[in-house]
Amino acid sequence: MSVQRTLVLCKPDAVQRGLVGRIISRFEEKGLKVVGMKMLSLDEELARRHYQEHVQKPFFPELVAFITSSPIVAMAIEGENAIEVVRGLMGVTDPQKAASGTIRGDFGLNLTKNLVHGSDCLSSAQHELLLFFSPEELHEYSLTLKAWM
Ligand code: IDP
Ligand code: MG
Repeated sequence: MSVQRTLVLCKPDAVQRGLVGRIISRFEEKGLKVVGMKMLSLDEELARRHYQEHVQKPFFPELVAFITSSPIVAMAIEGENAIEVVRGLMGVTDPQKAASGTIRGDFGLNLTKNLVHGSDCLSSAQHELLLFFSPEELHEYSLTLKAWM
């Protein structure tokens, strides 16, 4: 088991619907550590770089329009096996198919407006964290309750 860092985005729908606090709580309650957090508005260039792997997909223009439509909240999340654990807490891509108890399963219905992004592997996590955070925006600290989790 290794300690990993991953990028989570609370997408524009999460901010507009006032769900950011509840989404962050899911990660905190699990025992994961927020090591960086900020609100920002994506411009088209950052949206394209972040979703580079989907450039050729038919849904790409809609995805870029959506993610740039309103501010997002970006978080760097750290913990044991954090990449997979975060994806598990989020649920599968389509909120209609995501299990109850997951963020997408509990709060969403729409495939584009699926509330959250989480990096899908170690190399994406490293790349995506660099897109959204400078080194001094990421914090090294210990959780005093760690021994109990
Ligand atoms: P992921 O967010 O679960 O990793 P990806 O396949 O990487 O899913 O897709 C990136 C984002 O693009 C999704 O979170 C969703 O917002 C959007 N998306 C994916 N597939 C579709 C689609 O078929 N139609 C519309 N939007 C989609
Ligand atoms: Mg993805």
